[in-house]
Amino acid sequence: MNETRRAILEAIADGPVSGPDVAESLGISRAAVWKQIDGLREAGFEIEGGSTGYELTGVAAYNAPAVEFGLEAPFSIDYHQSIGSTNDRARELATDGASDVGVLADEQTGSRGRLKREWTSPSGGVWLSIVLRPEVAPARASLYTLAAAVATARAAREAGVDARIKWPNDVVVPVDDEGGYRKLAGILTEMEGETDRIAWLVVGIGVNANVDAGALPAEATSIRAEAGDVDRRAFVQRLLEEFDDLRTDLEAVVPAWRELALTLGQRVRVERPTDELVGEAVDVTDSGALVVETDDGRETVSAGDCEHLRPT
Ligand code: BT5
Repeated sequence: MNETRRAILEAIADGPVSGPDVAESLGISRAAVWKQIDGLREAGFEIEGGSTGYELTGVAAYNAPAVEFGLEAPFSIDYHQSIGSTNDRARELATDGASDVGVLADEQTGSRGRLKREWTSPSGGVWLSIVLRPEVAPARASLYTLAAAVATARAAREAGVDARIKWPNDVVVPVDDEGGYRKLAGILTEMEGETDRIAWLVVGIGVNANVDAGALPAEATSIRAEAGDVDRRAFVQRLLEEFDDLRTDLEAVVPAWRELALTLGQRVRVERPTDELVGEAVDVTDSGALVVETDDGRETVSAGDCEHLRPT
């Protein structure tokens, strides 16, 4: 959003201010104020223009200016009504040198999960890919995935959903006391770098927000199905703010993750590229690896697919 528009919104956010007063405080003409107010209304900002002046009464829109306005985290937004994959777009921006951008779409037509699995992204969801250039070693990259899971779960909990985390990257809603769940959100992190330094990181977050469960794969759920529709603009802002807090305090990530984990204490089967493990998930390490107590002792798994098993 351009600086003039942002300044106008800030001026009229807390009550009516007359057009001439806005013009004077910003050092622009009254005609310029009218023009900018028109543009803001077109972008979905609800601005009343009574006898006492202009007042911002609501933000119904879900687009780049709407998400950027009032966002208390240093991300700019690259919004698309429909796109193939926000992760692909984010990768392009990352390759061009971008940082701290959130690519956001209402709908994706070619989105993917891990290992090139399909990801369903109908209109109404929150499909977001964050471009970062953190100055850390690649070994710490998984902390950003865990941070995204915590941020997503926290935002979903604020929206009234009993969101928990399944190792390593799923935000789920429990359906019983035995580790059963439905998947609410998934995370796909991609990166480029050298052994000792990340060049860029793209953290792709897919949340089934205002989507009918019938439009999703079986065993998935949505915020709509759990708690009713959410204001997506406010939801994305909360998610980005929580994520920003965690990425600037990486030590806080694993403790926060543990608090929300559904996997700890569960009997699990973890599929690794070459074998599988069965046992009880007892902890996560400081780098986010899962510690499983098997019949043959403790094993630590840094990547894989994890299934919760019914207690024996
Ligand atoms: C994931 O993969 O969970 C990561 C999903 C990441 C999606 C985001 S959306 C924004 C960004 N842009 C992209 O193109 N991707 C990212 P994984 O753990 O591999 O889980 C994939 C599996 O989840 C699929 O095989 C399905 O079984 C299931 N699935 C597909 N779509 C789903 C949905 N919308 N909700 C819940 N489960 C789904």
